[in-house]
Amino acid sequence: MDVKKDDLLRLYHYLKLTRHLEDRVTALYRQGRILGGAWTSNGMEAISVGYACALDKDDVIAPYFRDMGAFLVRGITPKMIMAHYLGKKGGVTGGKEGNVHVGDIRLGILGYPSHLADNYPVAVGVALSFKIRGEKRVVTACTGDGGTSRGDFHEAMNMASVWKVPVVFFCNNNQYAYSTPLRLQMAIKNVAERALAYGMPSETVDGNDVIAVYSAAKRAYDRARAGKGPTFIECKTMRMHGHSEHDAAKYVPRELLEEWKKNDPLINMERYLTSNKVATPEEMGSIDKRVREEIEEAEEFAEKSPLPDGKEALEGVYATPV
Ligand SMILES: Cc1ncc(C[n+]2csc(CCOP(=O)(O)OP(=O)(O)O)c2C)c(N)n1
Ligand SMILES: [Mg+2]
Repeated sequence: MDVKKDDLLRLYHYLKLTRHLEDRVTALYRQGRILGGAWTSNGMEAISVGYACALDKDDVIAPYFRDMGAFLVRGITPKMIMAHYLGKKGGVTGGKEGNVHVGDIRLGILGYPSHLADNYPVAVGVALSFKIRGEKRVVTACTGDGGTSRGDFHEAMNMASVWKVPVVFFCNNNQYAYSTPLRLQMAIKNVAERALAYGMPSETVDGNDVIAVYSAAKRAYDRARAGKGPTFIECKTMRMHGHSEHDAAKYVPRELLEEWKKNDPLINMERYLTSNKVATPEEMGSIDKRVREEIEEAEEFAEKSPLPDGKEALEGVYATPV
């Protein structure tokens, strides 16, 4: 697929922003500054950046907790993310939640329910509503390889295919579900084979190639908007950090990580931009500078943001009926 320069630079910008923001979160976690947990997408950023950048503004996403790139692309700011991790009032949930199980319906982000793959059936419901209303909008849902072993995943895949609703399912196949390697939880080689059982088209792409993810997403969104139903996209990648920053992941062979390091999504993109003469070193340098400034400002904002009042714990928990 021919991707325009502006779109390539946008992909690069969000890859960098996601990587550097989460790296800063990791550092703060190690200093004991983060109130909840810190689940990063290190090494997997191309997936959520790619699928989110390929969407239109009116589309809706049902992400999972490793989709920081998608949160940022859809408009949750680094300031809000940083304040969230520090448990501050200026954070995404005003300091109520500490696991990035967040959403914002105004930005088309459905809140993540924590139970693995439970976002899949919710996405199907939203897609069904778009179909009934005749709207040309698309919904995405993303889960990990482990999430695809849950019942909700299969029920959602089946109904989406039967109803031919405009949903596109993504799977971050990062080889591990916490400490369980893929071979101990499924007897197939590619997670995408699961889609066959539901008569759903699928693709397996290099999840560390942001252009490949973006292009596959675009193709699937076009199909969905044309009324041709759902697609399942498996993005092969590797979880380069532990399950969470508290986990040293000693159960992952070091050689495997060394191998995947050579396929880093950010370096892959820098190589592409340079070798195809898409961006000059100055252009790339100015993106880097902008990202670093944005993260510094975010941290400053989060530090200054107050802690919430205790009474706020009960506010905004349920929607107020109109
Ligand atoms: C139904 C359910 N079981 C267990 C958990 C606890 N849990 C959270 S993340 C996780 C591992 C998820 O692995 P995977 O789906 O491969 O995603 P990854 O963390 O690798 O991105 C587990 C077991 C949960 N949130 N929901
Ligand atoms: Mg996994």
